[in-house]
Amino acid sequence: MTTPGAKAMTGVAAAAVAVGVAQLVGAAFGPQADVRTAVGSAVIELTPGAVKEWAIDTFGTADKLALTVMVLAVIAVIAAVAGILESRRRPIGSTAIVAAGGVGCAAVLSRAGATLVDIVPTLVGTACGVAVLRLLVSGRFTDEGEEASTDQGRRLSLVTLGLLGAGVASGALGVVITRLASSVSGDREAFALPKVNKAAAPIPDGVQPKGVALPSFVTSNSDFYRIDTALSVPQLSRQDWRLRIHGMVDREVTYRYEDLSRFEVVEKVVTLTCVSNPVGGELISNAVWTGYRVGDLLAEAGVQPDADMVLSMSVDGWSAGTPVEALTDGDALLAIGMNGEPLPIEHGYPARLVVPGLYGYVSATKWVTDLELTRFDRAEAYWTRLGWSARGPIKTESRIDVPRSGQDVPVGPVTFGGVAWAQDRGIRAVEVQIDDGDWRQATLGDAYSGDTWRLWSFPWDARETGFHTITVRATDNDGYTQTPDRADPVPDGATGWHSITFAVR
Ligand SMILES: Nc1nc2c(c(=O)[nH]1)N[C@H]1C(S)=C(S)[C@@H](COP(=O)(O)O)O[C@H]1N2
Ligand SMILES: [Mo]
Repeated sequence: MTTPGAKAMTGVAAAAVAVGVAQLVGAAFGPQADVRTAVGSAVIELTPGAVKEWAIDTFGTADKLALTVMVLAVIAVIAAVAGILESRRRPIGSTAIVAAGGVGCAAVLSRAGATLVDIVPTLVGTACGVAVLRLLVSGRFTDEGEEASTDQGRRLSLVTLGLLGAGVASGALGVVITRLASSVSGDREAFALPKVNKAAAPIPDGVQPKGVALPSFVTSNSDFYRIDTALSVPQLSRQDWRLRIHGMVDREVTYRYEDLSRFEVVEKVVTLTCVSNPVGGELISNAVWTGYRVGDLLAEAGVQPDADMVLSMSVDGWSAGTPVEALTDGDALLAIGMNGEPLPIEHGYPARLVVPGLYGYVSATKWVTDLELTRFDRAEAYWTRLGWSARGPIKTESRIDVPRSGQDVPVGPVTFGGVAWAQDRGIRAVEVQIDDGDWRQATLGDAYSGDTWRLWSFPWDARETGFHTITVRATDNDGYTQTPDRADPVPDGATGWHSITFAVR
């Protein structure tokens, strides 16, 4: 046990045992004791907003996987160094593991609803990690730890590898058990949506332009974009769900799931959009939502007149700040269903907010459990603390879906198309420009409502071979026409014309 490589391996083995045991023991304590998720969430929490944006941009929906890989890589490197530095006299490596365990405990305790009991798995894991490291450097396998024979050296590395494998295996087992034990997919499958009292207006066929492969007017649940900071999807059963309404109200109210049955069940078609959506981006989708009017729920609590913000909170501590009037105007939903099914777990099961006209970061709280009536000059929500605007009305925008950038278009007649949106004003017109030509009116699909996107198509005769550009701009029902001024998503949403280059061949 002399080479630095072998020493590094002892450190990695010790860390694997520490993390693996913490994960396995954690399975008995439930998801709130999961140190891996806690550290990952703390990293997300502490990462500067710009870096988060970059991560969402670079890794997209794989951003969480990328984070997990990064955290594990950092742990492995620290562990390797700790292994090299550990000696029988100077337990620097053990100290490092204890320090890492301390960081893990702090991360667990920083999570919403954590208690002291939740750090037990981390403490047990840390103790096991230290024990393994001390054991491996103690020389018990190497005859006083000095000149090891080849045979003893081999035995040691086998022990090291065995412990490493055991650590990884127990970690994996812990993750699987935690998932299975906490999953609410059974709870969701057992749930039948209540009968709708006030159905959404039927969706006319004409919303979908013909002869061009555009996104479906209603996005399927599996195609719906997903954005959130949750490293592991919160698992909240209907039984455990509560919605507390407090703060600047006449009387505090806490609803249980079954209490909702006394409210009218309404259905609305609403297009959600993410403020991080770049010009031409995919972070927009449209669904039929089933739920209760937030206004009805708030009315029972009695909103005080000087409250101007509702700070909504999710079970995992994320928050959004929404103007009170956006929630009381009758269009905002506490949604429990999406496209006729209970909300998918990753879209907020068992209940979330859906508010027409506002970007998701200031309104669309998933796994929502708490509404606090407060004021914009008193409270700040998650993304606002990170430098995003406190108010987030959706900007008028349009996107080209056909052709795709770089696509070859055969000579002859062709139909282009895309989507345009300006929730909750609605789209009045879409215009298209080919190369430097005149702006020409696109054909609009039927308007459904101001709260939904509008699909458009544009028939064109491709004659001249070579490269061309297509540019789109929309006009909303307030008469505002998109300008070419480019704005980044930060701090309150991207603007600018979407333009694409294609080739006619
Ligand atoms: N609990 C929770 N709710 C959240 C978020 C989050 O990070 N956590 N992200 C919000 C953002 S930024 C958007 S754009 C929408 C996206 O909703 P979706 O994932 O169902 O499309 O959820 C909102 N609700
Ligand atoms: Mo978002």
